[in-house]
Amino acid sequence: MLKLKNRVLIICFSLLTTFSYAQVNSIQNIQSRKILSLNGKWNYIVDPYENGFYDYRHDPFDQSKSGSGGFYDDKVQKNKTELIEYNFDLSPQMNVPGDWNSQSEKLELYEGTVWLRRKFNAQPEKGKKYLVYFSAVNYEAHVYLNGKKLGIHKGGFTPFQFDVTDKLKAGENSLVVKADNTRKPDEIPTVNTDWWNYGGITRDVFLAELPNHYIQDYKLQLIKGSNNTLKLDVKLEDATAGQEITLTIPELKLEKKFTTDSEGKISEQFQWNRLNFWSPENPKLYAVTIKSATETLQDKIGFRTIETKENNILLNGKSIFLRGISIHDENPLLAGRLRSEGDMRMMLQWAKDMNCNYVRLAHYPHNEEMVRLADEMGLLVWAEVPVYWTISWENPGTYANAKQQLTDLIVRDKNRASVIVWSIGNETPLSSPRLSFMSNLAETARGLDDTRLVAAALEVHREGKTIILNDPLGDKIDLVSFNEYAGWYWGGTPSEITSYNFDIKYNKPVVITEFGGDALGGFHADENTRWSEEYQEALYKNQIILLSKIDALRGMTPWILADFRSPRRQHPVYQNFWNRKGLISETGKKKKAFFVLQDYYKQMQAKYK
Ligand code: GCB
Repeated sequence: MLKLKNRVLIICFSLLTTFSYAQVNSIQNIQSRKILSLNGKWNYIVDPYENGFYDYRHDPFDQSKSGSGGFYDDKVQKNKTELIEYNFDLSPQMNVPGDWNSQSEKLELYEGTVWLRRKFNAQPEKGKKYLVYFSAVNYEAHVYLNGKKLGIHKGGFTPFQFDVTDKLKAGENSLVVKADNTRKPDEIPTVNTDWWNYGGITRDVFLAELPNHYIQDYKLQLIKGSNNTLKLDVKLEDATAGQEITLTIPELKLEKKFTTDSEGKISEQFQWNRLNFWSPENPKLYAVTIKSATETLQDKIGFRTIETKENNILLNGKSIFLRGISIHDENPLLAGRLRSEGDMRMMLQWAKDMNCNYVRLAHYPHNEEMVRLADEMGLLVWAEVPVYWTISWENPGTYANAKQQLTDLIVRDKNRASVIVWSIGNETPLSSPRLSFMSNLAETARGLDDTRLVAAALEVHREGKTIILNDPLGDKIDLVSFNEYAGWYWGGTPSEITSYNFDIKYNKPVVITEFGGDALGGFHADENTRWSEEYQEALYKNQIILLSKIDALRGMTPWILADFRSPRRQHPVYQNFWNRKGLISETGKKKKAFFVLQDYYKQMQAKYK
C-alpha cells in the first residue's frame, strides 16, 4: 500500500516538474529581436554513461527533491577536501554552432550524451522578459540555467525557447545543455537513416530580451487563390487586447493600423494591387516593419502565388519547371553540419551554378538562415520533416512528435516566399497505419498554411518494364513526387534504363524527388563501371531520357548536390562512410554528371521562359 502511495507521489512529482518547465511558444524572427549571441566556445564533457544525469541507482538527479547533483550544477571545488568528479572549466571546448563529430576525432562516431556549458554575463532589467533560444540541438536537449532546469526538447532540426526571466542573474550565468543524439526506434527520425547523426548544438543560440506584450508570431502573405489580397496575422505573447499594431512597407507606401482582439490577435485581409512578385528571376523582397507600442520588428518578405492546375505548377500564374537539386545540411569540405552563412551560400551558389531555380532541403528542416538565403538568392524551396523510412506509425507519441516538428517548421518559415512545398516525409512504406499517420500530417500542414503545396517523396514499384506509382497517399497531396533509382539499385546499366515506362495513377504535376548513383570524384573508367564519374554521367543522361517520357514532368531534385557522410556507406575504397551520389565531390570538385544536369536545366529554362 505504502509502495503504491509512494509511486503515486513520485508520478505526481515528475508530472509537476515536467509541466512547470517554461518552454514558450515559438517566437517569430529571432534575428530582429534584441539578442545576445551565445555562440562561441562552449566547454564540454563527454558522458557515455550519463553520469552527470543519473545517480548510482540510475535515478535522475534533476528529479530528486533538491533537483541538484548533476553536471548542470556546474560546480567547482571550493576547498581541497571537496570531491567533485567533473569540471567544465578544465574540460575542452568546442564551437557552437557546430556538431561534435566534426570537431573532435574522438567524437566522430560518438552517439550519446555530451554536456555543453557556456558562461555569459547579463544585466536583466525589470519589466523585461528573457528567453533562451536554440535554433537546433540534435536530438534531445535538457537545458539548465544556473543549475535550474528550463526544460527538455526533442527533435534535432527545429528551434525552441525557454522563458528564463525568473532565473537569469545580474552578472555571470551558467547555461548547461545535455545533448543526447542516441537513435531510438520511436523517434523522428527513427534508428535507420542514410545520413550522419551529427550531435550537439548545431545552430545558433541566443538570449533574447523582450518587452511586455511582445509580438510572439506574425504572418504576412498573399491569401490562397489571390494575387492582390494580403493577410496579416499577429499574435501577442500575453494575449493583450486593444494593442495597436502598425504594418509598414515603405517601398509600397503601405501603412496600416490594426488593433488586437480579446485574444491579443490580429487577423486582417486587405487588397494591394501594386505588388512586384517574387520569383527566382526576380527575388523581390520588401522591407516590412511590424510595430507595437513596445517593439519594432523588421523583416524582408516576398509575395508570390503558387498553385497546381492539372499537370502544371503555376508560379504567379505562369507554368514553371522546377530545376532542382536535393541538398543535405552538411558541408562536404568540413564533413560536418553547415555552420555559417558562408557555408550556406556556398551550397546554394553551387545549385545556382547548375542553373537551378529550386532546391529540396532534405530530409529535415534546414537552418532558418538557409531559407532566408534562398529567398534572397531566388531559389524555390521544398522543405521537409524527418519522417523517413520505417517509423513507429502506430505510436501516438511518435505521431505527436512528427506533428510538432512539422508545426515548428511551418511556424518558422511561413513568411518565406521561397518555400513552395511542405514535405511530410520520405520513402515511407505502404500500410494502413502509415496512410492515416501521413494523411493526418498532410491535413496538419494544410491547416497551418493553405497557401503552399503539400507533398511527400513517395516510392514506386515495378512490374516488368513498367514503373508504377500507386500510393494512396497520392490522393492527399498536391504533387506526384517519388524517388526512382533506375540504373543504380535496379534496372541494369545506365544505357538499359531507357526501356522502362511509367504508369502514374494521378493527374497532377510530377516532380521527381530523387534519382542518382554513386561516383567517386576523380575515378574514371567506362560508363558501365560502377563508382566511376562516367557511370554517373551516363546514368544522368539516360535518366533524363527516361523521365522525359512523363508528360506531366514539371521538375526534379536529383540526389544529390554534394557527397555526404553516411554510416551506411562502407565500401573501403569507393565510399569510406561517404554517400557518393553527389554531383560535387567532398573536395568541392564538380563531377561529370554535374554538367549533364546543368545543360539539361539550361534547355528547360529556355523551354519554360
Ligand atoms: C534514398 C533516400 C536518401 C538516400 C538515397 C541513397 O532513397 O531518400 O536519403 O541517401 O536514397 O543514396 O540511397
